[in-house]
Parts: sequence; C-alpha cells; structure tokens
Amino acid sequence: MKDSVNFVKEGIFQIIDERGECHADHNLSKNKLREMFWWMIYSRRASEKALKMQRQGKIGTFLPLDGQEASQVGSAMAINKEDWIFPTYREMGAQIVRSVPLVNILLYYAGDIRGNLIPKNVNNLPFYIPVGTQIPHATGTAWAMKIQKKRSVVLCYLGDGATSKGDFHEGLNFAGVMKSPVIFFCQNNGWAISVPREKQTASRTIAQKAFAYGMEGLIVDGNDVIAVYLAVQHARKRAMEGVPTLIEALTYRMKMHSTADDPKRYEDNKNLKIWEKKDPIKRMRLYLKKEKIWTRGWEKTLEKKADRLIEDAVKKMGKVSQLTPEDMFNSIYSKMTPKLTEELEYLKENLANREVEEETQEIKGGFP
Ligand SMILES: Cc1ncc(C[n+]2csc(CCOP(=O)(O)OP(=O)(O)O)c2C)c(N)n1
Repeated sequence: MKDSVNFVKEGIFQIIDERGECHADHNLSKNKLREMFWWMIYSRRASEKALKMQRQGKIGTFLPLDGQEASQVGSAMAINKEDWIFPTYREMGAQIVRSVPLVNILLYYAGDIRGNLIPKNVNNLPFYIPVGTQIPHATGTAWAMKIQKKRSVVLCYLGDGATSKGDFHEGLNFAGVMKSPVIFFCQNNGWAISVPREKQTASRTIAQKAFAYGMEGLIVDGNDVIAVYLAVQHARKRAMEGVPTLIEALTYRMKMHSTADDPKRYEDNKNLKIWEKKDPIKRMRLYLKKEKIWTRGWEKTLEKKADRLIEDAVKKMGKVSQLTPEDMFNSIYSKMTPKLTEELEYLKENLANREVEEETQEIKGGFP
C-alpha cells in the first residue's frame, strides 16, 4: 500500500477503484467510513424523494444530485464546523451533512424563501442559483476571515459550467493574490445543462487553470468518497497556510439537470451506462463489504432511518403556514422603503378587487 497523499493514478487522486479495491492507506476509522456511507444513502434517498415530490406538484423545481454523493459528502465532511460553505443549487447533500434541516431545503424548492433561513451556528450560505456568483463572494469572505485572524476556511462549490463565467476568473485571481484561505471545489459532472464539458473549455483539465492564478490544482476521483475527503482535508491545510486550491472532482450527473429538462434529447445513453459502473454508493459498498463493515441488514437499517427522516421533513413542511402574496415584501429590507409601501398598498387593493370579482363571477354563474 502506498501513502495516500502521494497516490495519484494517471493524474487523478483515487483511493478506492470501481471494483472496491483500496490502493492506498487512508487511516480512516471504521466509524468514519460508516458515516460516509450513511450520508451518501441519505442524500440519494432525499434527492429521489424530492424528484417525486416535484412530479406530484408538491415542490416547484428540483436539481437531483444522484451520482454526485461522494463529491458532496466527502467534501462537506472534510472541513470543520467553523468553516463556511458556499453551495450551488445542487448541493443538497453538502447542506444536510452540515446540519441544514431537510425541511428547509424542501421548503426552498417549493418556493418558500423561509427555507433559506440557515440555522444559527451553521456556517452555510443558502443555495446560489445564479451560476458562478458565489465564487467572488467566497474569495471575499475567506479574505475577511484572514484579516480577522480566524482559524477557518471557505469551501466554495461550483460546476464545470461556472468556470466559463467571469466571476470564476475574478474570484480565483483575487484569491491567489490575496492568499485567501479558500478551496474551490468544482464538480465536473460532464454537463452544464445540455452543454458538454468539452464544449465548455479547451483546457485539457479544469484543475490546470489553478496554476495561472498561483494556486494549487488537483484532480480527484469525485465518485470516491475517501479520496474526496482526503483531497479536501489536504486543501484545507494548504488554505490555512495561505495557498488556495482548485479541486476538480470527476463525477457524473446521473439524472436530468433539473426537473425542467430532459437529457434524452442531448445525452448518449452509453455515457450513463459507463458511469453507472462508477456509482459512488456501489463502490463504497463493495469496499466496505471487503472490509467486513457492510451487511445487507445494516444498509436496510440505514435506508429505513433515511426514509423516516425524509417523511418527518415532508410532514413538517406540510405544517408550515402558507405564505401570502404580501409576504414577499417582508424579506427585502428590515424597514420598508416608501416605494415598496406604495407597491404593497397597490397589491392589497388589487387582491381585494380580485376577491370581489371572483365572488361576482360565482353568483353570475348561477346555482348548481
Ligand atoms: C448567471 C446564470 N446564467 C445562466 C443560468 C442558467 N443555468 C442554470 S444551471 C446552468 C448550468 C450550470 O452548469 P454547471 O456550472 O456545470 O453546474 P451543474 O448544473 O452541472 O451542477 C445554467 C446555464 C443561471 N442560473 N445563472
């Protein structure tokens, strides 16, 4: 066995291969390995449930994480509670590992902004929807933490598509110059909606872009939860020393981009078949089985626990009071501006008129 930090196969950092064979010492306890498997099971089941809820009209939109569990779980587990994460819309797995209640996430996807209220003492930003905008924010936050001499780092999530945005280049350039304690964690999942990775950039890899900004670049097998964990731990240490890292996690989006798209229109099924063999959960199961940590019964217990937590979250969501149209004015400024007050009055008046109109229509419609 080789020392894990130096084990790189064809330029890609990997510990566990697709057959569940371990190629390097990792020094992780059995409990840590169990925990990793648990979070991946929970994340996938939560993602599957959210997709069904969208199809049933219970939430408005959703972006499945299926296939990216190892990247999200491994990275989120590798940092400290005091560190901050800047997630994109697909990072449900990272959010739940970092203690954001699932009910919040479901509420958010149902269009209820209260879902974005992150609990106190949880250092997570809400989901970023505009692609790439989190990157300069993450750099700035990390820089501020450095000035304040805080012993924490920022983990900034992004996709391969985000690397084409100006924000990416500005954010990374500034991080390199200011030596901000930040880790840029790019999940290269092959697609930016229907744009394949090879049309996104002519660079041979995404990680190599790091060198132009004076930081470290690292490619990790994003479907190997142990490798991701160790890579992010390493990058965290470097960030504390003033060296940011751009990690490219090679993974695959196994479902649609979002509930609004149909990948069959642009994606060759052959790719999916290849990546199904690399499924992060399957791989970890094979490894844990070899290590005599996994049994079918144990996995069933985890599935049941996950389903119970998911059902609880769905029930809690049902108990949350409905938002009214007027509520949209409550979350903009702490004190309403004169213009907003005027608009609120206008809205109220229109809503009242609409009620009268609806009642009149009903009466005109006659009696059954
Ligand atoms: C500024 C901006 N432009 C366009 C969009 C529409 N959009 C949503 S997701 C997406 C693709 C992003 O791909 P990638 O960064 O690879 O992340 P992934 O969705 O694969 O996780 C685009 C173009 C957006 N949300 N924000």
